Amino acid sequence: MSETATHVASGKVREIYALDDERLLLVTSDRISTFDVVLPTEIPDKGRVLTGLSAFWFAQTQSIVPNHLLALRADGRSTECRRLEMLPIECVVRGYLAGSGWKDYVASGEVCGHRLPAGLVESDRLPEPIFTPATKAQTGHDENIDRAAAIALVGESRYDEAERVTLDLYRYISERAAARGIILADTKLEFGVDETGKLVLADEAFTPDSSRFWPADEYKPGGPQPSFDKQFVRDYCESLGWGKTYPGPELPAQVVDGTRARYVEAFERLTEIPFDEYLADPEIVLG
Ligand code: PZK
Repeated sequence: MSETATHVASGKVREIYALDDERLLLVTSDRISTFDVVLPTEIPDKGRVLTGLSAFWFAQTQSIVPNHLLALRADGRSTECRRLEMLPIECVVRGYLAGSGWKDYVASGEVCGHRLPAGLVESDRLPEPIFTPATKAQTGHDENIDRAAAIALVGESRYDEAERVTLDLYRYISERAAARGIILADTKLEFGVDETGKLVLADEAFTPDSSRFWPADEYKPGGPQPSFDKQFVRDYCESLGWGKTYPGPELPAQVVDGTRARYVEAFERLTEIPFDEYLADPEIVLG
C-alpha cells in the first residue's frame, strides 16, 4: 500500500483499512470458505476476480444507484471507496428458492413475511423476485427479518428506497447473467448513506461470494443446485467425509486449478473482458 492505512475490520476473506477520514481500502484475499469454514488452501486470483467483477457491476449500474467505488489499485484486489454510514440490514433479493429462503418456506410457507405459493420445490424460480432483508450478525448467521423488523432498524422511507433499488439491480443483473448462461439465484447487497443523505451501494456486489451463481445449463429444480464456482471444492470436501467444522482440509492442486478456472470463467462470461487484460490494467472494467 502506498499510503499509511489503519486496519479497521476483518471479514472471513477480506480486510478493511482506513486511508483517511473519508476513504477506506477494501482488500479481497484469495481465501475460500465452504460450509462456513475458511480453508487452509488459497485459490490464486480469486480475490482479483471478485474485486474486478464487483467493480464492473458498480460501473454498469451507476445510472440505477450511486456506489462507493473511487478507484481500483494496480494489484487488482484493492478497492478505494468512500466511507459511508452503513445501513444495519443486509439487503437480500431472491429470484429462486435456496438456502435459508428454502428452509423458511418449508417451515412456514413464507420468507420474510412474503407468502409464497404452495407446492414449490427446492431451487424453484419464484413467481417474482422478493426482497428478504436480514440482520447483520456479528458472529454466526444473519437472521431473516420481515418488513416491520427492518423498518424498525432503518425507517420506512429508507426501507422502501433500499427495497426498490435492490429489486431494480437484481432485475438488471440477473437478466445480463442469464444471457451469459448464469442464473443469479439470489444476492446480498449492502448500502450506506453519504454525507448528503443519499443511498449508496457499498461492499462487494454481484460476486459469487455474495450471490448464488448457478450454471443455467445444469439447472434442475427439486434439490440443491451445483455452485458455478465452488462445486469442485464442495464435492472434494464431501468425498473426504470431513465434519464441516474447523479446521478444513487442504485442497489438492487439481481442485485448486479447476476452481480458479471457474472463477475466471465467471469473470470472463459476465464482463466479456479477458481476465489477462484485467490483470494488466484493473481499471479496464470501469469502462
Ligand atoms: C464497511 N463492511 C463490511 C467487514 C470487509 C467488509 N464504504 C463503506 N463505508 C463504511 N463502512 C463500510 C464500507 C464498505 N464497503 C463494510 N464493514 C464496513 C466488511 C469486514 C471486512 F471487507
